[in-house]
Amino acid sequence: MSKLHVQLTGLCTPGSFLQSGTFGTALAPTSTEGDLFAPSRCDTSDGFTYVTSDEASACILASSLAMSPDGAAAFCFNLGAHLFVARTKEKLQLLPHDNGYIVGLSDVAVEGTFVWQDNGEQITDVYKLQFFNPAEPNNSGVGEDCVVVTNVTTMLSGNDIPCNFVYWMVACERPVYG
Ligand SMILES: [Ca+2]
Ligand SMILES: [Ca+2]
Repeated sequence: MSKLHVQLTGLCTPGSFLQSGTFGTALAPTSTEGDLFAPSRCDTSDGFTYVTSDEASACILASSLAMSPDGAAAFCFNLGAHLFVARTKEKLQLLPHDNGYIVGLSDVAVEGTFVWQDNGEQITDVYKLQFFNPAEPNNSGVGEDCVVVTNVTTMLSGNDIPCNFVYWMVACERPVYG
């Protein structure tokens, strides 16, 4: 529930018509109406930030610490989060484009079957083609069962990588409220 602080009266009134997530600039209060206090869309402790675009939003921690995918999953879990999951291209592009980020997609259970780490759901065939770089996933070398996304021609896209190789950054995700 948002609250409207009216400077004239010094009182706060519940802004039921200004519910978080539903108001746009047209519904925001004017300066004479008061200051809007809306609840945060995400738990921003530990460095998480609410990131949004026209098509997607997420509560993200994009860490600059290099980790293995296995270590990254534990790191997120210890923050009450999970590795970042993006079932749409639009959500995937919310991550910073400056680095390679480990995300919550893996085929560790069944080789070649990639599942999202938040609920075990398999990636769709259509989205798998859009998500991965061309020629990926290739399960290269001794095997690659974890996934990193990197910036390729201005778009983030996926590559399967070894789960125990410390090199890439970690992207954690918490729920978005409202
Ligand atoms: Ca694999
Ligand atoms: Ca690969």
